[in-house]
Amino acid sequence: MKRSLDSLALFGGAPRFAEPLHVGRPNIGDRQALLRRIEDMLDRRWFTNNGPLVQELEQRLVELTGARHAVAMCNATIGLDIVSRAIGLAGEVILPSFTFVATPHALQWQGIRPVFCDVDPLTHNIDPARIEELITPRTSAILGVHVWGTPCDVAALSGIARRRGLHLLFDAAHALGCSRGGRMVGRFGEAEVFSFHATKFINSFEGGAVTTDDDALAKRMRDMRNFGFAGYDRVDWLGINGKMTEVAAAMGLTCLESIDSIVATNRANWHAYEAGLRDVPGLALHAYDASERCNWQYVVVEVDAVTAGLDRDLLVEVLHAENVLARRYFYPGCHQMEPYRSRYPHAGRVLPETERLTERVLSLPSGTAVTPATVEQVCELMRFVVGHGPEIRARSGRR
Ligand code: T4K
Repeated sequence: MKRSLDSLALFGGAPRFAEPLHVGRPNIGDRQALLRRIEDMLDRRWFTNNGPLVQELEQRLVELTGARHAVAMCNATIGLDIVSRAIGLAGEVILPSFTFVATPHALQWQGIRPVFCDVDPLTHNIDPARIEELITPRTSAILGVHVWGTPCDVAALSGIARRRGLHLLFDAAHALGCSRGGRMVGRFGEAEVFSFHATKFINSFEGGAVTTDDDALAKRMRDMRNFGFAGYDRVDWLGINGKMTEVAAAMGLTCLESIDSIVATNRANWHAYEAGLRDVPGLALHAYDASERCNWQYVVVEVDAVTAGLDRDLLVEVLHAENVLARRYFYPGCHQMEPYRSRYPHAGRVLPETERLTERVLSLPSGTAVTPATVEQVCELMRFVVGHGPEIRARSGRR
């Protein structure tokens, strides 16, 4: 179909997609299986407090990750909070700024200072070469984030942590079902924290889990997620309500049963994007290592404004007008958000790669709500937009 600039919704045309295409549309799995589990749960009248569905989900996570323990939580943010307290983190923790703001918030919430480290421009993960210069006598841990499900350089991080006597944990919110060196995420560092938020690859509406091989740590986290109760009337720790509900576990189990087909859909969508955007100047799709296990959940594009003829923000604006609701994850970087922006105004000085990335990346719709045919249409639209970048920039009044 021949298109003119006037066919773009930004300049008066009808949106290319009648319905909004969201990033993060939930995967559901077998609806009937979910409803059966909920019926059973209602019959049992056991809704929360370590119910049978939560225990079954924990067992499935142990099988999937290979970790000795999986402790289900109401969400990953509380999981990060609880594991940090259970390990006894204090002072400062080194982590990337290129992550969702939940990662530093879980630390700052308990008075631990997040010290932001720059990332590797290829993997988008914390750069081990930049960590040592940030270590001070107050540093208690390194918190890596497996961004987009690509595992961090765990060997390098483990080496630094061991040498410098630091704890090491991972925010694995994106990385369920992913491996590095053939080893599944879930057993790296002292503990790893998964998210099952609605937008995640496997969801439990809201939910999360912490995996660990450490028996004592697992026990402490189980108590802490239940107000610190270690028996009927005995409270051993400062605790909080971090429990996962049975209905959440029902959804988590149902999604997990469909894990292979969800991965297959994500992989097909990712390859459709790859084929559709391969030759588009200035757009580079973030790649995964196909020799590892991978959930292919995130479709992340880096925009080189000079080559593409328009920058990431204008591209996102055009896509939104067309009902493709691309997201600027992770813009503007946690160090540019409050309270970090005010507390640590100079943090950006040591984060050049982070600042570069936050201006260039966007996430595109994928998951089971999107088909490869739709992906092809999105790519066709992006090809058209990039092909007319300078004209679009001029018509939109951008310099
Ligand atoms: N660590 C990392 C690295 C993370 O990425 C996250 C969460 C966490 C820790 C914390 O995990 P949790 O405590 O949440 O378990 C979304 C998610 O809310 C957040 O969980 C996720 N990362 C982050 C990357 O994305 P927002 O603020 O962008 O969410 P929202 O409501 O704008 O939704 C995103 C998109 O999903 C929209 O385009 C609409 C679509 N959507 C959303 C929901 C909730 C649906 O289509 N259906 C839905 O039910 O943060």
